[in-house]
Amino acid sequence: MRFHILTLFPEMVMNGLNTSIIGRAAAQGLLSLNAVNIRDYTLDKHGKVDDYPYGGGAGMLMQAQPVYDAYQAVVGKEKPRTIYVTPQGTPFTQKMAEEFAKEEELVFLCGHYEGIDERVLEEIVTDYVSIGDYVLTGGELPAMVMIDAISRLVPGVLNNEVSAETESFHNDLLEYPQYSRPEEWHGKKVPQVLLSGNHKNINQWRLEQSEERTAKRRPDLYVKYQEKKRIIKKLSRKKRENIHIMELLFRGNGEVLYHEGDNLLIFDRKSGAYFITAVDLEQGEKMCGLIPADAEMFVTSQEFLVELLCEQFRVRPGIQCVQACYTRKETLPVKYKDIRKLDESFLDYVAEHYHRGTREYLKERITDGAMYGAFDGERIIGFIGLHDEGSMGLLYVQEDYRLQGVAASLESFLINRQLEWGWTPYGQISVDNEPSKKLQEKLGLYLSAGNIWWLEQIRPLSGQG
Ligand code: 9D3
Repeated sequence: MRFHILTLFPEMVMNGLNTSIIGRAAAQGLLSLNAVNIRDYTLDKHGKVDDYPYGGGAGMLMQAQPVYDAYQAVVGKEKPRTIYVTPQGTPFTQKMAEEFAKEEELVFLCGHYEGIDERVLEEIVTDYVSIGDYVLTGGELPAMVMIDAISRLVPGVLNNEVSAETESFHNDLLEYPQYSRPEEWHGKKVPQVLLSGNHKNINQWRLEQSEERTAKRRPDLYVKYQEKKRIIKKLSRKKRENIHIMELLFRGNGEVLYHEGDNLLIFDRKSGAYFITAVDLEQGEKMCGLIPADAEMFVTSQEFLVELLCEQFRVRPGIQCVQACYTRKETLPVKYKDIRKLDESFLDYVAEHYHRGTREYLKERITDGAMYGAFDGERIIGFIGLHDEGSMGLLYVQEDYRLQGVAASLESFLINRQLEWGWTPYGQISVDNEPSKKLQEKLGLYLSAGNIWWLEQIRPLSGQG
């Protein structure tokens, strides 16, 4: 990730960021930080960069020319996203940090004085972002805050495990209180349950503490949490049919766009898919009105919605599946032992043998830490993974290693890992894939009676995937 920061105080930004974790990442070449002094680009012979606002008013404005020339000096032909940090911006969130982290290059523009001439903003700024409703003296600290939040999402900057592993439905909750040695300090004892060694009780206590704390300190988050909890509970009456939506919410990934009785519309940012359930056609149509016209993917378990969605959006039915979910708590035996997480050096192998996804998608699954391979010595012989919306899939075993239980071992391994994370493993199997259905039942997964449909974007040219 390359950051350019346009500012009147470049040393403030560099001093703040060149230490600690971000500084180390920059030294390692994972990030580059380029703070540019806007004053270096003024054409005024006295180095002036500000002037009075037309129409009057307090204070001075930064002029268009030096800002524009500083910007032109850092950008090439490709125009990077350019973020103006301003009290008049959209409040910065973790979601925005995740969005920005996907870019290769970002420009931050830090204002001073009362602001910047609107005309240059119109020409260069793509995003207006604030860090909250309080007044600071300039945009440097906000830019540093955002760069810090974005940088830690760049692979390698932290010692990241799978992002999915840390995310869960409990992410809508604040963290529980923690204690370290000594057992007693200032007459305060560590809560007894934490010393008990009973992990079920410990988890229960921590959850209660998180809920209490969130209700008190963040009522806004608590309302969301309770709504998701209610939805999951209701869906659990038909678990085999609804497991994909239940797990989406449980793992902290779905955003509830609409929920009214049994009508439910959820958007999953990661896969870009809309999950839609409606009691009748009329309610379905109503929910379609809440979905942007350029939506590219839908999932539904109601056949009558398939037709409706195809009419209203540029999508066509992709595959029709049954769901298989593993509702037991016991881990499965893994016969074929040499299974490891894959890194990017295996992308060629995976892309060569899995044809139902683009290379780009497969690369994303690997960098997400969601792909595992079976090995014979140093040679990879098959793989499995989690799709971006959370289902198991991406399964392949090399021909010369088939019928030896490798696929069963890969799936069992992946099931066991998910059980560790507190998830309910599930998969979606094409209705006509009898061998896979057999495997699921052999491993103890339950198949849904009903089907689900994936609707995919109609592409002008059908490329791979
Ligand atoms: C009199 C109008 N003021 C707006 C409230 C002018 C003004 C005050 C402070 C203009 C700029 C600033 C400096 N702040 C930032 O540049 C800034 C900021 C902030 O003050 N709070 C939260 N987020 C941000 S992002 C940039």
